[in-house]
Amino acid sequence: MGRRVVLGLVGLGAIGVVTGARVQDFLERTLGPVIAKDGTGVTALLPFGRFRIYTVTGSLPSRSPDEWSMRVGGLVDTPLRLTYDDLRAMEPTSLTRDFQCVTGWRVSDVAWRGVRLADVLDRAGVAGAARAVRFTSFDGAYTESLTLAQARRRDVIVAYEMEGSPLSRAHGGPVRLYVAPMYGYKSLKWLDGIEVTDRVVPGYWEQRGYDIDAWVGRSNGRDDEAT
Ligand SMILES: Nc1nc2c(c(=O)[nH]1)N[C@H]1C(S)=C(S)[C@@H](COP(=O)(O)O)O[C@H]1N2
Ligand SMILES: [Mo]
Repeated sequence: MGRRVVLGLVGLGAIGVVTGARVQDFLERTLGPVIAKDGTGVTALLPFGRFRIYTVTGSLPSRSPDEWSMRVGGLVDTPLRLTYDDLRAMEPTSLTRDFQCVTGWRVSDVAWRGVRLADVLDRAGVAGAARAVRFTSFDGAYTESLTLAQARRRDVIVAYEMEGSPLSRAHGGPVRLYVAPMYGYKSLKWLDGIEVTDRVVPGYWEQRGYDIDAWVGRSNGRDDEAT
């Protein structure tokens, strides 16, 4: 990490103590220029409350709820474009679960709210040949996938709230995927596309060696670990 970046992080930490509740807004306005890249140059991460903030592009894309919409297409009966209001008008669902990154950090008891991915799929109508779902991000780089059976689980949601507030830009707002039973990399941030496919298309990190089925405690060489 370069010296300027380290100083930037220390500075942000100090401001966080001073401004309390405003720190989230502040961080999100200033995060872009101080983001730290790791040795590979692809992952950027910052400590952020109990979380780390990850973005493979080195920046935090920004889209307001008014600007945001999501395409639901591929092997569906009716391709859709859902707005933020469309999503908010659907039946909400809440769940509180631990959030765990495959690299080892875990945040316990995170409260999420959104709509079930299954409900979004049902709204478009999944065609007979469908076997999987592919997700895209408006960061222009990150992708993810689930089998259709995984996508239909009740603990897989299209999330717009975290910890009782609208999902922040840093955490992938206005809308991200949250796949509760799997490691964090399945939970694609800055969601803008859902494509129903006839097979699983490996996502960003899966193309780089991580397991496609990313069950917490039972994948990525962690099968013997207690969770
Ligand atoms: N678009 C996008 N989504 C992403 C990532 C990313 O880099 N870009 N990182 C993933 C990884 S590895 C983790 S652990 C979580 C981290 O979520 P957070 O940044 O909200 O803490 O987001 C996942 N979703
Ligand atoms: Mo992760």
